[in-house]
Amino acid sequence: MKSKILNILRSTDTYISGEEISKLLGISRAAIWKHINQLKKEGYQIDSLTKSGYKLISSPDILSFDEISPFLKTKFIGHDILYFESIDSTNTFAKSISQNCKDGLVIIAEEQTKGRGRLGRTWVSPKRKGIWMSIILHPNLPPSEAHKITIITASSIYTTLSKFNIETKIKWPNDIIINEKKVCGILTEMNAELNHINSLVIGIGINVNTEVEDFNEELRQIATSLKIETGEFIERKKLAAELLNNFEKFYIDYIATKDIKPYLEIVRKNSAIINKYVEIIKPNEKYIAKVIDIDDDGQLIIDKDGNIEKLISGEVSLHNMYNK
Ligand code: BTX
Repeated sequence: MKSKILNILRSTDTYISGEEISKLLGISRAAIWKHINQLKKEGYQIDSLTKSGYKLISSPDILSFDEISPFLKTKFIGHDILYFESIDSTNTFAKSISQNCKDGLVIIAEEQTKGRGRLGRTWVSPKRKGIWMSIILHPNLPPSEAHKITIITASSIYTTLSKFNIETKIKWPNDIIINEKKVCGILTEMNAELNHINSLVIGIGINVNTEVEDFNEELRQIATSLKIETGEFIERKKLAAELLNNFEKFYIDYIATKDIKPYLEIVRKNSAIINKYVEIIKPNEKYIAKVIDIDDDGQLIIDKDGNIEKLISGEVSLHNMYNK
């Protein structure tokens, strides 16, 4: 009902009386007043005049379905959004429901108290500063293809940020960086049988309006945000919607054609690491290698002292990176 009232308020530039809303929705004026108060609590600025009624003055920068959906052009992704003011981790929650939910369900939170990176690392997710979301998918793919969805995700994030005039680089396999600092991370997790993915959770964390002070000393060295880099506040709802639009386009196309090349091309062209020396971090060893390319399967081709190796996933550190 709250959403319906919001839509009515959005449909006009002038005041609309409680009586008119009440007729349109078939509920009492007292009920409308209650919902209007709830909207005000959520940050909507609504002017009320005794004789004229209600007028929407401004909407808050929140990532609820009501705020994102006007910008969505997707066929199924984000048609349902579970929105949390605060959550431990959108990926943890998404994983817990991923088997029994609709394809394309999106979980979004304003804040994560236990945001997760890869390998049990922490992802700092301060309130209303970023986009912390998880997309749940049920692709008809073998588990061996899951890493390609990370490639699609990275290229859709790159494409989306370009549309906002923000130039980024893609650090295979799951980071988006600006000026060698991480602005976005992707955490792909799956539930799978031997030959079949049951569900895939694509976690995306983008530092949008995060300030330097939101990062501790250590993170300041390696993390940045769109606001820090551009000096501008960015409306997260527009960015989130545009990202879902681009991601879905790429995803549907890939599932239909199984052709990853167009997305690999984006990752290659805008790679932060091709032709550079990086540190490869494996569970039991670390070494410096030169990144040669990303092959047509999405694997990283590296040259370790003249020996060519391929990595399907793994850690590539930029911080010991140097050009030769
Ligand atoms: P990662 O393991 O590549 O990166 C984690 C590392 O990045 C941390 O150890 C820390 O050094 C650094 N880091 C922590 N927070 C930030 C930040 N806000 N910005 C930049 N660097 C940071 C990358 O993992 C994958 C991150 C996915 C996050 C999303 S948010 C929505 C979803 N839910 C969830 O719990 N995780 C995903």
